[in-house]
Amino acid sequence: MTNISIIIPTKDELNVKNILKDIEKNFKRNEIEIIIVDKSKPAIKRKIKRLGFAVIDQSSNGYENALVEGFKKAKSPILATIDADGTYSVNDLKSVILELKNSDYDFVSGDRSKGLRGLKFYIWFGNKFLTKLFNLLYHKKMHDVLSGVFAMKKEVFDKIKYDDAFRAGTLFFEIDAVRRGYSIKDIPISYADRLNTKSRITKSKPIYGLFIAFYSIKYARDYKPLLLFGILGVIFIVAGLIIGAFVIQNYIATGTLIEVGRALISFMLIVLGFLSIITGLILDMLSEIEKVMLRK
Ligand SMILES: Nc1nc2c(ncn2[C@@H]2O[C@H](COP(=O)(O)OP(=O)(O)OP(=O)(O)O)[C@@H](O)[C@H]2O)c(=O)[nH]1
Ligand SMILES: [Mg+2]
Repeated sequence: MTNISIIIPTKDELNVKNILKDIEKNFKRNEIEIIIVDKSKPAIKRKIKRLGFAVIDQSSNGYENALVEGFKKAKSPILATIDADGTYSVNDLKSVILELKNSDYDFVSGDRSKGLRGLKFYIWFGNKFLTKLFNLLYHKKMHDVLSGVFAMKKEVFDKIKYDDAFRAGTLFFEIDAVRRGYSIKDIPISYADRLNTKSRITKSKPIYGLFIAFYSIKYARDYKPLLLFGILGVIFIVAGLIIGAFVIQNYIATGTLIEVGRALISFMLIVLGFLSIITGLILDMLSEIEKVMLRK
């Protein structure tokens, strides 16, 4: 059996030839399984099929679902991927796989921070924003959550639900891994801009980014309820205390409690705040139990 399955998604991407050559230079033939998942136009598809590697005709849509189709067919204990457009180096893919093998982590991806700095501002900013959002919501310390180079133990993928991948980017795999309590990290890799060809993944990166942000938040609601309900609780309590402070100030100044309505609102807000925090604590406990169940 091979040790590593490398999945390469292609959509009208003849540059895959160069990636395949580099893979053959960097890995021993008997240690890897290569699977191309293709969604190209017929003429390009024919050329890709003639390269002599396993090709799956993608039946679903999108980059993420292409990977899901490939990973499902893969047989090795380590699953990895690299884009076919030449923006990532196979040497970095190898480093990511080695890190997975030699560390205790279950999921390792490439951190393109340095290379992204040289790209268009909105691409750099979008990546940073989505990574910070992920770190905040899932309590991680990643540097780049949207890399096209990553590797994970097969065990992690086998636990992933497959129905919600479309337009979630690499986050689809990362969030599912984290929700199941698997460990995740990234290591620095190089990254170059696409040369003379158009993006295949989407027509609009900002809209794609919005989909990804939405996906992050949607799953955080189940994953970290204490964060969401805790923030709401603190807002209610602070609002209640501010209103209450005015009531007390007037009481001290006049000697009578004239603002009964305000006093009641203040009291209700403080109670609501505590209830919200308690709800968060209960849901948090349930989600911890769910996490343990999901891993089983
Ligand atoms: N099978 C399949 N492959 C896809 C699909 N969309 C993109 N790809 C491939 O997935 C990889 C990533 O797509 P890119 O268009 O490079 O995405 P990106 O890196 O975010 O965008 P650029 O910065 O423009 O390169 C490439 O190898 C594409 O050929 C798809 O729907 N199906
Ligand atoms: Mg690309």
